[in-house]
Amino acid sequence: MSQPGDFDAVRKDIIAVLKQPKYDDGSAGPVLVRLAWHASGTYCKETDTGGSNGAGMRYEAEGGDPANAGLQHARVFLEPIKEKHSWITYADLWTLAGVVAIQAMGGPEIQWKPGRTDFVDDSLLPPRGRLPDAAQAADHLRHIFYRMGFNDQEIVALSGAHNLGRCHADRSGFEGPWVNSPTRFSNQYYKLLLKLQWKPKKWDGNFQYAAKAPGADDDDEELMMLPTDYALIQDDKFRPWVQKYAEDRDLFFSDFAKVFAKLIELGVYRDETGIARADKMKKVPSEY
Ligand code: DDH
Repeated sequence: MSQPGDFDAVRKDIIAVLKQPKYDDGSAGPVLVRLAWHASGTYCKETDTGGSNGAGMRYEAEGGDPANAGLQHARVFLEPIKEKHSWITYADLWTLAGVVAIQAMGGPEIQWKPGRTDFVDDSLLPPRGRLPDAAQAADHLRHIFYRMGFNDQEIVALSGAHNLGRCHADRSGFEGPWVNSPTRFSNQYYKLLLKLQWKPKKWDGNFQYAAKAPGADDDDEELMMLPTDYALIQDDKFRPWVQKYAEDRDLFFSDFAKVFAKLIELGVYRDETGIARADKMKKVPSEY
């Protein structure tokens, strides 16, 4: 137990759970980042609903969305921390874990503010289908991310999170990592998007792109790109940003820090005490 509000103690404990020798590439970091993103990425600007406030993924309606398959691993990693620091809300813990993991994996420091609440009733849960579908292309990316209030540059910057982690056939139907060092935050994703010869993967699974990393041996794992990743170099407005971020790591780090901070604030409005009150949350209109 720590003093309520001692977020440094929580940060330390998040860092301590990152190392997971038997899990994936040895780190819980990537899946924690994905948890923070999926908790936030349900936001809809027009109806002002969704977002990380409320921690709706604890409930089947949101947690059971096929888009969220596998994120129970992230929540299980964080459960002992919630038990130890019971004063922190899940909504704060999930978003904080994402920013702590990114920095611990060599990424930028990202501004994070507390105050999210856990209260949700059914009418506040976002409907399923608000998260992106990896099988689609640029128009879908715009449809989904414009709804959250992001622009083309921000879409490309956010997508750089795919420097981290991997796809799991039993979670999403896609398979493999985007880069060689999936637990080290970098701009490698953009470099590889531009540099490698991406070809449709020969397998029975979902359509995805595959390529051998430069200098890889035959038994080395292939790298992958989702159709939505590949769309970033096919689209005239996205591609220049891929090029900029491939060339300029510092620009990517600084733009990523800004856009991730914006992501985890979507739909979080605090009152004068700093608490994001559930009664400020809007009900999801029935036609949505
Ligand atoms: Fe992603 N992502 N993501 N992603 N994502 C997957 C894994 C990870 C899409 C689809 C997938 C973002 C954007 C998109 C991370 C972070 C972020 C997987 C594989 C799919 C599929 C899941 C699995 O099989 O376990 C699509 C589509 C988009 C898009 O349309 C742009 C964004 C914006 C972020 C972010 O964090 C800002 C991370 C990290 C992972 C690796 C998870 C893991 O377990 O490892």
